[in-house]
Amino acid sequence: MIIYDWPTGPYPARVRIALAEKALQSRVRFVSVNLWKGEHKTPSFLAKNYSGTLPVLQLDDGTLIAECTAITEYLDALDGPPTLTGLTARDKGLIHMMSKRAELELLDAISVYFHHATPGLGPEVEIYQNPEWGFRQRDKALRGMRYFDSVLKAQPFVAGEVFSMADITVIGGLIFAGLVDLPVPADCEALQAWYAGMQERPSVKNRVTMSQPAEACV
Ligand SMILES: N[C@@H](CCC(=O)N[C@@H](CS)C(=O)NCC(=O)O)C(=O)O
Repeated sequence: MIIYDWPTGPYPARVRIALAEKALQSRVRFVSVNLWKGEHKTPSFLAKNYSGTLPVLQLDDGTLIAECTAITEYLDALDGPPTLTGLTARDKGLIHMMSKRAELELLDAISVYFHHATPGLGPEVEIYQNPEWGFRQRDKALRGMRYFDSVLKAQPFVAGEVFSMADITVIGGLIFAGLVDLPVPADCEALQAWYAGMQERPSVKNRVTMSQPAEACV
């Protein structure tokens, strides 16, 4: 399998963490697509992923799977019982709900802030920016942090009692928050304590260095 990604990207981080949690790193080859050079907007990459975003998983038969949630679900179904996306119907529902909330309320909101209200990936890539929309999404992300703080006051993990894809999505959000200098508010103590614990997980700690030397995307 091939994973097209960018090693320090917050969305690619989600798949890298999932791969490590599943111990599947040796089954993939990483191909770097340089976001700062806009390689993800070239016709050859758009042919792989219409959305022009990373990561993308390419199976050995050529099948292309984009979207972190979909890639994580695929990886989780590969070997043995799922460990990240839920075993029972109830757990699957809760994990998907919380992961989607983490995208809507945190990660995607920070992404919009980055692309619209900061220089983002630079003028060559950011051909349309709407700063007002970006700042609204930054405020939404801060509300999202408060929401996840309230969740984590009541339970050890984002979707309940065990680590799951929903935790990985919130981790992606907080990685992005760090990159854009949007700290978790000081009074969100439960979220801060949870994140400190998550950063000790080997899958999170070693996510950037797990890939072999980068290859150019063709
Ligand atoms: N919904 C997508 C979002 C992926 C995404 O936004 N990836 C970032 C990488 S960190 C990206 O490609 N950004 C470039 C851009 O939007 O121009 C997913 O979950 O995979």
